Amino acid sequence: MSVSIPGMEEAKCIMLFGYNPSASHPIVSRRIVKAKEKGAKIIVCDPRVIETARIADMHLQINNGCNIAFLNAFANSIVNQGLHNKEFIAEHTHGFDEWWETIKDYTPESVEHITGIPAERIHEAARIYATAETAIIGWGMGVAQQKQNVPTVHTIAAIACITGQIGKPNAGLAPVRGQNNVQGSCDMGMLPNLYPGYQKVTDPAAREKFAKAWNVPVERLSDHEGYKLTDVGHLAEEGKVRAFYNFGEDPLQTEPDAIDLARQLGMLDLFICQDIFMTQTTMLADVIFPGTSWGEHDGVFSASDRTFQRFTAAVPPKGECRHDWEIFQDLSTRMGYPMHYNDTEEIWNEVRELCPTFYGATYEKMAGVGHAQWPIPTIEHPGTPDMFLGGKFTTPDQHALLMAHEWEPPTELPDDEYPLILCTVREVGHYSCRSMTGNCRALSLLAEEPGEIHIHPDDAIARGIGDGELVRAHSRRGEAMSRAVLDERINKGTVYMTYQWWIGKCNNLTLHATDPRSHTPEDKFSACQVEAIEDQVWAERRLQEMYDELKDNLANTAAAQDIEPGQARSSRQAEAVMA
Ligand SMILES: Nc1nc2c(c(=O)[nH]1)N[C@H]1C(S)=C(S)[C@@H](COP(=O)(O)OP(=O)(O)OC[C@H]3O[C@@H](n4cnc5c(=O)[nH]c(N)nc54)[C@H](O)[C@@H]3O)O[C@H]1N2
Ligand SMILES: Nc1nc2c(c(=O)[nH]1)N[C@H]1C(S)=C(S)[C@@H](COP(=O)(O)OP(=O)(O)OC[C@H]3O[C@@H](n4cnc5c(=O)[nH]c(N)nc54)[C@H](O)[C@@H]3O)O[C@H]1N2
Ligand SMILES: [Mo]
Repeated sequence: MSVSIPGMEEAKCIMLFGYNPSASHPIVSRRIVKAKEKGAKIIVCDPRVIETARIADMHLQINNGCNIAFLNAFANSIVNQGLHNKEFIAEHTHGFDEWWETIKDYTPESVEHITGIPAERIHEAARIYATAETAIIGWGMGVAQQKQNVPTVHTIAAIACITGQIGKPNAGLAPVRGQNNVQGSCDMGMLPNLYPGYQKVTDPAAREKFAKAWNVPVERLSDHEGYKLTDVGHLAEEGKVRAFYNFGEDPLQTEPDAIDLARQLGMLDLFICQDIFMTQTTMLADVIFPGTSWGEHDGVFSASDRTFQRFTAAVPPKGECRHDWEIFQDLSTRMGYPMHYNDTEEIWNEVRELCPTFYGATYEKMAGVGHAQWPIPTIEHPGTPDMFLGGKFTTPDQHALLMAHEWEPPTELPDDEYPLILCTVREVGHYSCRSMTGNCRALSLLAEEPGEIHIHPDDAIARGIGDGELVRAHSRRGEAMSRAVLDERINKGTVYMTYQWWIGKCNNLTLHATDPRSHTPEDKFSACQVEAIEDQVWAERRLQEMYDELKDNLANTAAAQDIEPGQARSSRQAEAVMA
């Protein structure tokens, strides 16, 4: 994010583009409500009537998969209405003429059939955004989980630049992160192309610096970018990846085309999982390392807006569970590279020494409810709520480069056989793979298996489906049972599932298509069909049986881990159990 989350309250206009904060980030949502109370204009661009749409000045209920067409039309309207900031463009950007070459053809009228939004509404939204004193565009998975995700981010950034809605306080870009520490994973270099602190593995100077700090010959640190998570399945199948160490991730629940992925992971020679709960993925593992949870360990989280926050253990670990960093340390030591950290502060100080942008974020500064927001290069530095102030960007000559892209349709369009669009999203009561919230009794009273499939009443009636009935959803890749909710707040022709449910697993249906740059899957768009189930009594019973069986399998696999050292155990047994 270029802005800070508290700063969102002060913005005069907030445009949400494919982001549903009231379900995903209720605290951010609260800030948006406060901004509204202080007079901010709210624009929501989402194919659903999300909660924020109800308080919005404008809700543009766009068609699924139209992002670049819509944004190009929005940009086109800004320029054709003369609302662009010519001074900012001249002083702080490059490439306007080339950018306009693409954008000039996207009049709102010409793409109305793609966006589903009357041109006049786009002109009005463009006026509100461009003329606001300060404006923020917030986006989430409605952008990231699309075929054209990286191009869409370029387009949004260009819109902020041509209007000068960046480079001043409380105006800019708010791409939100998922979990409490996704930003931290990136900050710490848990990406295949980066060391901690956004230093590239292909940069010889960075490689030299890390080799020296870690006291290894520089050749020991690879100068190649590694593989991405979404490539592991097919690489295992091709024999290019033989061992997979899976840390805090449940890909069999959360990656697309999960049935095929299970088959591919079965081809690994060695599969290690490190998690705090048993999951469908840990059931396949050769070795499971039980880690401690957030309530049992110390550390630092980075929030979406680059704010480091320290947290401390509340209760001691149970049983065999150990801290993640201790597991890594012992493993490294046994593999011949001894590590001797005594606590997380020692690790953190090493990070600070090696990452100039984080150097000022000391444990002392983050004591209690203290925090530190990077860039924070020195101990005296106050931290940086707003980046790029004065229009100074992190390019060699500090200018922003404007980039434009042509719209392309999603990969798998609906047809006669699979006439519905499947869009997969979140719900407020459950979390990602549901290993955590699914183990909480209070939350399971709020919502239970197999989860819900939201369907427009017209589409439900056409299929003889009643509200609350169990249905069969299927695609070219697989199927799942779910419970129909007739919902007028969604577009006709699209159904929505949340990816939390194990029996109602939408990732049995989703398409494994990824953007070539980020390798993020297109979770927001695949073709599917939904059918009524005639015998509802049978379906309810079958649902309960399948769920009980899965829970028993999880418990039994965990129990089977208690084996004598040296005793062989086949993970492929678990695979058989799962099938
Ligand atoms: N309660 C709860 N909170 C969570 C999570 C959870 O599982 N449960 N998960 C966390 C994680 S990992 C993340 S990444 C965040 C994500 O948080 P969000 O970004 O809010 O995630 P989604 O609900 O998947 O998608 C956002 C919106 O994109 C819209 N959308 C779908 N297709 C399109 C399209 O073509 N164009 C546009 N413009 N919009 C579209 C959907 O209707 C949806 O409202 O939430 C986090 N918070
Ligand atoms: N169809 C569809 N699929 C999606 C999405 C979608 O919108 N639609 N969203 C995608 C997104 S944005 C995301 S981020 C992913 C999330 O997918 P995952 O990362 O697979 O799911 P999480 O539930 O966030 O956490 C994964 C595991 O981490 C474990 N864990 C929690 N804390 C700790 C810890 O301290 N140590 C260790 N070792 N383990 C821990 C949890 O028990 C859990 O099993 O799902 C993706 N999948
Ligand atoms: Mo996420």
